[in-house]
Amino acid sequence: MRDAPPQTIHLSDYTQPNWWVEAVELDFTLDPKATRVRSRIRFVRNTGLAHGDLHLDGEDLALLTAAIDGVALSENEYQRTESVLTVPAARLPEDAFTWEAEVEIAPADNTALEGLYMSGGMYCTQCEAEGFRKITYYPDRPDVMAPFTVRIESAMPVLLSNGNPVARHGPVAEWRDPWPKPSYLFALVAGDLVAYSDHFITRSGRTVALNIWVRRGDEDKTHYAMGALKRAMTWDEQVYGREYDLDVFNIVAVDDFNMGAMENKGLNIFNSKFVLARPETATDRDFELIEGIIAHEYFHNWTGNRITCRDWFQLCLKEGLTVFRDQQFSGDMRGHAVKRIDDVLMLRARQFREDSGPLSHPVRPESFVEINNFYTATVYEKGAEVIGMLKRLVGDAAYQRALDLYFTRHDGEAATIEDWLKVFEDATGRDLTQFKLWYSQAGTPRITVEESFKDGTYVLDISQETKETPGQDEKRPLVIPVAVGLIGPDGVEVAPTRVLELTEPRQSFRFEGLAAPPVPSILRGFSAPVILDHSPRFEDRALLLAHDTDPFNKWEAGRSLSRESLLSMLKDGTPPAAAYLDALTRVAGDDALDPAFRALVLALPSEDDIAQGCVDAGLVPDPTRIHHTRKLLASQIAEAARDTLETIYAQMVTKGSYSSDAASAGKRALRNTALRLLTPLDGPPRARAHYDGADNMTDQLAAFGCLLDAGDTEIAARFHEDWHGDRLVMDKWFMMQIAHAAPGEAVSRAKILTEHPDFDWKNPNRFRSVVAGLAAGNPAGFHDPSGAGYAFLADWLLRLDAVNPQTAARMSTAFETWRRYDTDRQGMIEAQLRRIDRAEGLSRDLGEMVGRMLAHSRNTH
Ligand code: B3K
Ligand code: ZN
Repeated sequence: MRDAPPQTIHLSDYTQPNWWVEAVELDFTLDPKATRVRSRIRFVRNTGLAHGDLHLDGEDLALLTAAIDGVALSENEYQRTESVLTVPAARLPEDAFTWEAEVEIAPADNTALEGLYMSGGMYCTQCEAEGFRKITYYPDRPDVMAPFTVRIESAMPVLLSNGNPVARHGPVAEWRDPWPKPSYLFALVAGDLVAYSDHFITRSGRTVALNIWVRRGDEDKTHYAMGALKRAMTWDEQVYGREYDLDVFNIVAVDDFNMGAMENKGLNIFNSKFVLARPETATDRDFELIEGIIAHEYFHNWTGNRITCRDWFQLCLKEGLTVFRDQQFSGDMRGHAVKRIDDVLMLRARQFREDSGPLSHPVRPESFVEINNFYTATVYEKGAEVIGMLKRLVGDAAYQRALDLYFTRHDGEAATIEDWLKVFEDATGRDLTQFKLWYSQAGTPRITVEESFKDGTYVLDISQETKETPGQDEKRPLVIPVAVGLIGPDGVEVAPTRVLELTEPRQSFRFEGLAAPPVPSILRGFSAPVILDHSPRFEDRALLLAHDTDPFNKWEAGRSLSRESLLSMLKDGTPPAAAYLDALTRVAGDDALDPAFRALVLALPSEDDIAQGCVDAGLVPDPTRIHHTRKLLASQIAEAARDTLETIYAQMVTKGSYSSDAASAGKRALRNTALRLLTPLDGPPRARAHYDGADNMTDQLAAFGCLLDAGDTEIAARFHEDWHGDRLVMDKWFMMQIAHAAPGEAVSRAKILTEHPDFDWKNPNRFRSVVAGLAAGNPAGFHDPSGAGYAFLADWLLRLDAVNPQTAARMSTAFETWRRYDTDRQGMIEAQLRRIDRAEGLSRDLGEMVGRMLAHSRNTH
């Protein structure tokens, strides 16, 4: 039973608070079971409103004392519910007052990992979105910004909070953050930690101390993260003109963390998986993610912290923009072509998937029950795409002018999407009324293209349509930038990229003076987050794969050929065309191309992508057949490209000179792709040698996967033997065994692993390894016709929900595509969702997710 009926919060209900905060002083005496928090908060009246009540958020707090202007409040002078304390206006001075309170909390009992909690013996915090209210009574809303002074008393040797260190006397440390900030950016860390330290000199010549704090023994895994931080600091100065604004920047790695990392002012807290790395333990993908996430959190210092969100509906204001910035940064560091393909792969895998099901919502949602459920691919990744489109429409120079205006106009403020778009309107004179629909209209638009050619004039007729999504039946036409170039029949580009602005349901665009009908390269660079419905002839796609000057569309041409081959195989067993296999082989063997790009061309769509492809083609996806068909196509590619793959395997050797840079990583990616394709043909000896000879985790893990696929029964024990002392590598061990189990054995493998002594299910990384290893890593196993995968997931979600609702709710999205499948599977999933929905004590988090997934289901009509 839920404690109180969950309330829906609406954007349209936003009102300013009656009281602003001028200054905050917090005083912590840390104790695992009984931490005391004393607060002293200076409130001033919001003069725009009538003199009103004071509302303070507070959850799970034992209130010991409360006073206003030094006079203790008796219990009948305020009202208290489970989540809010209200002091009536009549009890409050006219213009300003000081609130003082003392509360007691128990960080050791906080398994939800929100508020102040303990991880591996250290104290740490996670306050975004609404965790600060579990620390003390406060107006826990992002539009209330104030400078904080924090005093911490503890026997722990390292005591950290936001801002600059002010004093340290024995067990007491004091920190002061001069920059006004909302409570969600508050952080505190106390532990027996060691730092890897360095410094950065800003462009105006200030020296900033940099520290990465880790548990003893992890010091040797911090160097890469430090380099990434310094690169990010330099880049933000050079590209956005943004300089760091405190004397110290601290990063702390924590093992138990619900998400990737958190941008607390001056004290970023990270899931240790996105900090700790050395070549033997981290893959190239890990290095890339670490660099991107370190940069992302650092960039929040300006886009999120100095300028924050007025309310949580504006989340994309900071997240979409910061993702866009980290994507630009990673592209600059590692190459834009491959980065764009990776980003689009991720967008389609997560955001398009979300947008095509019951959890679809706009980039700026209009209501929520639990805000933590809206840290989604739509808010983050589609939010970043919307900014990319804006930049493309106004041009680079205007984008820069608009951003400069944004920083000067809104520094120190809590802003909205309206404020964001206004700076673009003011900087460019452009009316963005229609463009703004991207923020309010959910769903992935589909654009269809028709071509005609007459007397040297080529005409593209482009239409757009967005299907209805939950709660939004009517869709309006959007502003869609469609980047198009034209390739002549001989493979030479005859028209360079031009951005067509689609604003109507249907529009024609003309290209004059062409000698022959061209092959269009549409949506270059994936210029808009849309589905392009256009099936050019096979030869035209092969031509684009061979000759397109736009690397994204060159890759896309190959991908669409792969997708189509898979669909034909699934439909009626048509074998892949020899010309397709040839075209793929040619690109794979083209030494003029970046190895990372060649690896991406060889990679087949994931099983989940194929399932969505089936739905788009009007087929009901059968996960088991998809799994086997994909494997079959891989083996046919391997047969056809055998010589090329052998050459790649022999040539792309990076051993002996390990570097995590993009060029070396690209070579490893290509070589490991060759290994994956060749192993099923030749058996395990090559993979065994690869495993034995690996001097880095990228190669070792690639070989580990091949050997698991090949049914090697000893390799898992060997890997365990080598790595059981390393938490992050052990997460991979759990995940890989499930992802690479034969579909019929995946659920039993997952069950066996949940009984392993190293399965610490309360650790979100470990939990995710197993659950995502099955639901995302082994779709055919998860969708086992018996329904065992569904029952397994539901059992674990219910168990985790009781201790950590946030992670349970997030993992429940494994069910979001349930209406894609056959009626038997739908029935079994629906039964599991209903079982969860009925469960006693279900959290608001998981309750909302399950409710949304069940809404509009057949039985509720
Ligand atoms: N802002 C945090 C995410 C907080 C998630 C709260 N459930 C990390 C980030 O996006 O940078
Ligand atoms: Zn972020």
